[in-house]
Amino acid sequence: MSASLPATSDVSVIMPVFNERATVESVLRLVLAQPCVAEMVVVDDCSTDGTFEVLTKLAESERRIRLHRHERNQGKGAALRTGISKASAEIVLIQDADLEYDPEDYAALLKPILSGKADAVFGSRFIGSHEHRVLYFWHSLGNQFLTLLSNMTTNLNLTDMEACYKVFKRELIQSVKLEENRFGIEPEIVAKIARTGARIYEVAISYHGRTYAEGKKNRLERRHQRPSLHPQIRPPAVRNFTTTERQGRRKVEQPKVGPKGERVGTNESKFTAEKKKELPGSD
Ligand SMILES: Nc1nc2c(ncn2[C@@H]2O[C@H](COP(=O)(O)OP(=O)(O)O)[C@@H](O)[C@H]2O)c(=O)[nH]1
Ligand SMILES: [Mg+2]
Repeated sequence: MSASLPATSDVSVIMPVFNERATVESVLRLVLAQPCVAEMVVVDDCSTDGTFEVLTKLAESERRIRLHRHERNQGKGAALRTGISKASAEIVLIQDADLEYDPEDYAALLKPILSGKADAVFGSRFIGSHEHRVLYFWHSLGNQFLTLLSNMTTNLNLTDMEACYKVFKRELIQSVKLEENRFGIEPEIVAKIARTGARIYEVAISYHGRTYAEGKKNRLERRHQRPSLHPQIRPPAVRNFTTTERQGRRKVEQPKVGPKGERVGTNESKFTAEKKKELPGSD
C-alpha cells in the first residue's frame, strides 16, 4: 500500500550492516529502485561472513552507494552515527539491511516532511492495515514496554519506538549528539529529537519479521549488545551511578550518629560524599 511518491530525489538512506550476506544485495536493489534515493550510505560494521565483499562489488557498479567500513564491530548505534555524519542529502532515512521492512513504504514516510508538516517521521508496525508477519509474543511485548517507557519520559504517544524506519530533515538529525553504540540508539534518537521540539509524525509500515534462525540478531544472548535503556528513559533513581556507588548502596550499614546528629562512617555517607565529588553542584 504505497502513497504516490512526492517529487524529490534528495534522500540519503543510511544502512547499518553486520553479517547480512543473505539479504544485503536484495535490500540494496529494492532501496535503489526508489527514485527518491540520492545516495545510500552503507556502513559495514566489520562483517565476517562475506557481506563486505558483496557490498564492495555492488558499490563499484552503482555510484549512489557510499561504502564505509568499521575496523572492528561496534554495534548498530555506532554504524548509524557514522552514516548520519556522512549524509549529504536534505532528508535522512534509516534502513536496516535485512528484509523485514519494505522500501515501498518510503513514499508514505516522506510525505509529512515533503508537505511541510513534519521535521521527523517514525514508522510504526502497530498501526494501520499494512501486512505484518506474526512472530514472537514476548519480543513484541518487550517492544511495547520500551515504547511505553520512552513515551513516559518524552510525553510523546508513539506506538513503536523500536521500528527501524525513522526519517529526519538532515539538519535536525545532524544537530543532535548521539552517543549509544548498540541498540540503545533507538530510544536515544527518540528522546533527543523530542527534546528539540521537532514536529514528529508517525506512519504505518508493513513488517516481514524474520526468525532468529533466519538471521535476526539475538540481543539478549549477546550480552554486550543488550539494548541498554538509554539514560533518557531510565528512572532517575538508577541514573548515573557508578559500579562503586552501586556496591556502596547494596551494603548499607547501620548508621552511626556524630555529635551533631549527622551520619558518620557508613557506606551511605561515603556514597553521598563520593557522589558530591563526582557530580559537582548536586546535593
Ligand atoms: N552495524 C551493525 N549493525 C548491526 C549490528 N547488529 C545488527 N545490526 C544491523 O541492525 C539491523 C537490525 O538488526 P536485527 O537483527 O534485524 O534487529 P531488529 O530487527 O531491530 O530486531 C540490521 O541491519 C543489522 O544488520 C552490529 O553489531 N553492527
Ligand atoms: Mg531486523
